Amino acid sequence: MVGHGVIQRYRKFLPVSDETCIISLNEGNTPLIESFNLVQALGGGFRMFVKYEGLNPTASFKDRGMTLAVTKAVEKGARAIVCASTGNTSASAAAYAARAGMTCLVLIPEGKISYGKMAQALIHGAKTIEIRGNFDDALELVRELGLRDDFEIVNSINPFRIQGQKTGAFEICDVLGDAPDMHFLPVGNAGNITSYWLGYREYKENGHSNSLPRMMGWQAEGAAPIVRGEPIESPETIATAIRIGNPASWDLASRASEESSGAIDCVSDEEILDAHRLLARTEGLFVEPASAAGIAGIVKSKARGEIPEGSILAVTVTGHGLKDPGIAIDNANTKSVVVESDIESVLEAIGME
Ligand code: AN7
Repeated sequence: MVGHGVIQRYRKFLPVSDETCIISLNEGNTPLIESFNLVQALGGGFRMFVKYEGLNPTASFKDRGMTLAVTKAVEKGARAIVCASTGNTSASAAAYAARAGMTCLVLIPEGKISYGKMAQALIHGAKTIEIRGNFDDALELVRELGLRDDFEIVNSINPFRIQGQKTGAFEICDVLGDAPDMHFLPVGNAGNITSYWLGYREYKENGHSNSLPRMMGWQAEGAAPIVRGEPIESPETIATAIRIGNPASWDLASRASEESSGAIDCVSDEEILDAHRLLARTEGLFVEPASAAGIAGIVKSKARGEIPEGSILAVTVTGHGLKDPGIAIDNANTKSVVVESDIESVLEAIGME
């Protein structure tokens, strides 16, 4: 077996054949980490497992879907891929396109993607266009470009993206031996909640698990179209990755929440930042702000008494904290101190003699 990416590991669940040339960066197989400290900080009574997707090759969950989308684009003979992005999709598309020797075009909202994600698109050589508009405007343009023969769209409106991302659910079941009782995750364009629900159902239908989780999706308060029941024209949140006002997979996400007796709800930027710091401080896990929305959702659900005693929770933290170091420095609530280079000064600065 060459490589260890998600297509190799779960190929019987994915639309590939023996002839398919797989484009992979060995994505997937990310750690599932039990969070004892955070559970204790919240008063206990349940178990919680964090799926740390920041450890994928481009540091977000997008790689699971991108390996399949780019593999299928190559199989079809496409020479260029295109996507709209709040940053992580473009980072992933740029890397997999480089791996495949393809051209990549990314459309991002001007000034609204984090520094790390911009760095990734540029260093991998993607043609990077900032548009004077938001993600939703960019996705409209991409839909139009996709009508031409030159471009293969690799946003999650490409069904192969959803297919690849369902492997996150498989991995969780493989480690836990069954599905969790509840699965928490952030919701932006709503592809991932759709993917996980698909993955959990397929695994159960094939006898690899016995139960299904309640799907608990979390939007940011200022970008919560599904919660409000209508598109948001000018979505705003500090979690730029989920700054989306009209999710492409809206209906499928609603169905996932309804069919699983779950919910799609929202958390404020303040709750997101608190969760961002809490996870880093209690567990040593550094995620980007959007990823902390799912953690904030757990904090909120626990406070409302909505986590039944003894439940097993999984939460997908979708992207690495180093994508957005500026926010981490602002949100750390602590600063470094500059002192003279002698031992007395160092001890004095930390309040020791
Ligand atoms: C860290 O990169 O939409 O609900 O263009 O980057 O599947 O959209 C990113 C979304 C959560 C939301 N966490 O997932 C993009 C983009 C992080 C993200 C989401 C995104 P979906």
